[in-house]
Amino acid sequence: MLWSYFLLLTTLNISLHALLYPAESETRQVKSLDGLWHFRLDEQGVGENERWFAQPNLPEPTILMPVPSSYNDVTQNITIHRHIGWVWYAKDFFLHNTAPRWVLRFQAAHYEIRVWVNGHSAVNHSGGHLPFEADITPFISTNKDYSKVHIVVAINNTLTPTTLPPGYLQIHSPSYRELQTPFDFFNYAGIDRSVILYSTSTAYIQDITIDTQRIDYDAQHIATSAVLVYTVTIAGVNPINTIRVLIELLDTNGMIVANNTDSHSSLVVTKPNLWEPCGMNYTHPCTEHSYLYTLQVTLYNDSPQMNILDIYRIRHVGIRTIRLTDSKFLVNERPFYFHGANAHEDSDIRGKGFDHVILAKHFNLYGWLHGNSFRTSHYPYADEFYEMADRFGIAIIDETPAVGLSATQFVSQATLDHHIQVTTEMINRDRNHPSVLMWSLANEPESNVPSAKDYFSALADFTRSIAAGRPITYVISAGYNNDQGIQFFDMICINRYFGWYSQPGRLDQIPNLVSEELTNWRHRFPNKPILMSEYGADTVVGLHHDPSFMFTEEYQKDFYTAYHGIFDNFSSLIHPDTGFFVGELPWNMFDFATDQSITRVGGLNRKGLFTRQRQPKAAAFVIKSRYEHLESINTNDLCNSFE
Ligand code: GCB
Repeated sequence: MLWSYFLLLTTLNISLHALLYPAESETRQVKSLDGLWHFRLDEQGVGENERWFAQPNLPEPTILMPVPSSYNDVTQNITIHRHIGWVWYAKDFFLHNTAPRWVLRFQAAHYEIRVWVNGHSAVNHSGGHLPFEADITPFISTNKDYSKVHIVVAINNTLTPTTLPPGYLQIHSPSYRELQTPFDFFNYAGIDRSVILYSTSTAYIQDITIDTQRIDYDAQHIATSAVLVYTVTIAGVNPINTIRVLIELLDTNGMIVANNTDSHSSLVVTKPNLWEPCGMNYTHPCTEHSYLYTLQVTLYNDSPQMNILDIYRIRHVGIRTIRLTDSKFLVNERPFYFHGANAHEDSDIRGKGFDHVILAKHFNLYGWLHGNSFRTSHYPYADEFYEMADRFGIAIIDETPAVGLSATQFVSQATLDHHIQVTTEMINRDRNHPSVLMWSLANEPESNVPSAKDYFSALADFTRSIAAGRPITYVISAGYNNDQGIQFFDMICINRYFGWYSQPGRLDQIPNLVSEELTNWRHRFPNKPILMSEYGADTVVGLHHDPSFMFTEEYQKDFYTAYHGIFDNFSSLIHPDTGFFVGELPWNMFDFATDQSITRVGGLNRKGLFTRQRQPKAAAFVIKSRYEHLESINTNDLCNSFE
């Protein structure tokens, strides 16, 4: 069956608007609702029938639960850790009636969510990892200077064959229920990102998109001018011609470098400062900042007074282009090489809970490692990661939560619908971040089955129409000769574990196998660059053995070294004329939590270069010195245009 994605779009009622990050301005207030919320399990799933949302307090027993955080590891209670089903959160606060419109925003919660405000249903959402919000103005009283607000949230972490990621509930007995998850990380749940209340005026800026359309260079490859195209969407006003809009691009000194008064048009910047990815010899180290402009959008009343109605600023506008040739990944028309590491949103106690300490450490460690990129394996991360990546010039491959797809999902219209929905939400949220260089639509689907062909063809067709100038890919575990879907995508990203899951203990086998693998893929797809999107070995910190044995720190070092020589043979940097290999991302930057199993000692995947507490293993130093070396490769002679 050939899917018709146009039909899907119309029937699905997909929101094509981004949810602008809640930012304070002269016209917008932001209030954090993070902190301790009341929390309880609903093991029998009776809360909705018993109308817990309409009661002044959740029925006891409740405990206090931090938001943001996954709830699983905060207590000593194993029942909470492994709970499957509904949990409830509640919080009360006062809101001063200082604005005409208030929006309640969840940066993410996992997985199925219902929200009530003062007893009214405010919003339902399916899917973790992406924001959702509700205008709660109708539910708060406006006849006083303040309102008392009672928020109740019910969340169910049960994954099903049509959720993303999918999951399979097994009921072995009334006391033994198990959620089987076809992916290798713990299914943390709860309100794991911030909850924010923000205000807008009645007429407000609903959405902004901005993209670099072109950059012109002089003979020395210095940018002489750039054209940015933008769209501003306005809501809450009728008729629209009573409103004026001013768009201004500001440099880092706050000087206006371009402006316009159309809501959909372009800005021309002369002598632009480009956003550059870090860690290339022609750019900057990953500890220093890349150049970011601020886009300031002001909404006026079309009256002689020109009253300001709304102001919104995007502070992370980067001027840069992306283009793929058949063998190179070009950023600003220069070859970019991904040398970073994959990660997870995962840390002790918090699980997948967002935390500024973990965020700052994440980027400090990429800076230390000279790591210039990461993939948001296997779901979109919190917005703050993208803002930091923009700042440091760290490249992101932004991934949907479609991990663990099998033949069952490829024949499910519900899965495809949700996959399209989640891809749209991710692109709408992240498209204005210059650090996002590519969209990854799935991790290791069972793409060797025949039904994968139509599924990925439809998904690629749809995504291309909204890709905002980025190439698209998915990450492959299938073989070069049987993958059915990547033909519709732009880049080959392969995960390979020679010397670990295959040929365990045989480091000597790695070079030939990697070489054969890259050659075979190239032979089948001579027009698509190739990236090693995962390779790695579990390593118990402090375990040693000479000669190197699996699980020791020595083995992890030798494992990586065995791959590197072959990468260099095919590198598009080292061999600008013949190379087609554009990057390497070890699995993983940090040890991370998984389900308990006989292959995961202490419930951790231990393939981190760093422990879960962010301390380096021996291999981290090997990778660091390799990346320092890659960073020093002189690419200046490569800056001419590539066909
Ligand atoms: C993979 C998966 C990743 C796993 C990793 C492993 O191929 O993409 O999610 O964690 O292997 O360590 O098994």
